[in-house]
Amino acid sequence: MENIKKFVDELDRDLISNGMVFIIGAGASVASGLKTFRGEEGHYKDHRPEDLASAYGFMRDPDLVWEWYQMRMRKVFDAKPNAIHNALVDLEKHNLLDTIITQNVDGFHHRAGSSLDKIVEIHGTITKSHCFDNCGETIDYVAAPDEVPVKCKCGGLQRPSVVWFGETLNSDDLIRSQNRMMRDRLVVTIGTSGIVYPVAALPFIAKQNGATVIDFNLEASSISEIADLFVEGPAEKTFPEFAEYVISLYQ
Ligand code: BJW
Ligand code: ZN
Repeated sequence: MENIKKFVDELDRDLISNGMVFIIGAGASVASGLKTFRGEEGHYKDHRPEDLASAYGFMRDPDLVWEWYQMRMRKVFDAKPNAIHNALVDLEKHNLLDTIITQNVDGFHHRAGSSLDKIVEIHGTITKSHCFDNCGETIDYVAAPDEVPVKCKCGGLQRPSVVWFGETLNSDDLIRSQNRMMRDRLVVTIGTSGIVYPVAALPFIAKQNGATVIDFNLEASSISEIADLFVEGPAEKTFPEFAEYVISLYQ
């Protein structure tokens, strides 16, 4: 904690009062009981990512893909946001947060109390599905569907409203995110491996544009290599301490 305090003490005050920008990954939801994608216990341990998370994989085996999402939806609806989500809510309350760019599809930021206009769900959400054949039919979930694959009214299939490999991200979301990677910003990454593009490029764009980057992660990654500060360890412990200290200085 001492190195974090020293780093924050030496920061240009505008960087924090302008509102920090957060880039969130699966590691931020581990303390809620959700799995990451990569790593020994990750979702992609038993299946190739493109078999579970691509339109091609869905067409080949919609049962497999929907069973994976059904299992994850059950976990998400049973679980709760954790100390990281709550600390982000506190930062917003103190006007110290500009945007949360989350790759997570669990909806925890909103459930914790972050304002919708602060959250960019850049890989979509697991709490909605839409027609795979684009008939326009959508479904909102408050619990996991009992039967999968979920059928669409048009006779086709619904698909989870997430961004799969090979699919483009919402361009407004991406432009908004890229526009935040500027020299007047403190960009904070939490629990992301920095492997999946285009989000993985954001910290590098930030650095190129002169922003300051802090990375919170259990282990080193390509992001920690370029970060101005790397906070190694469980972010559910380190990040709330950081947030509390920043709030104590800037309230
Ligand atoms: C903790 C912790 C604790 C644990 N505390 N930390 C070659 C080069 C460059 C790009 C490409 C390429 N080939 C293909 C591409 C493009 C592709 C891509 O990036 N592939 C790479 C894998 C190489 N990207 C795409 O296809 C994207 N679309 C796109 O680029 O469109 C343009 C295009 C179109 C057509 C052709 C080509 C380009 C779309 C990407 C969509 C990603 N979708 C997924 C799944 C769907 C959502 C869902 O079901 O949830 O999104 S993949 C999966 O990875 C998921 C995540 O959001 C995403 C990022 O993962 P994340 O969050 O970083 O998790 P992990 O598991 O990787 O890491 C967890 C981290 O937490 C670790 O570092 C741990 O140490 C840490 N941790 N516990 C702190 N307690
Ligand atoms: Zn349909």
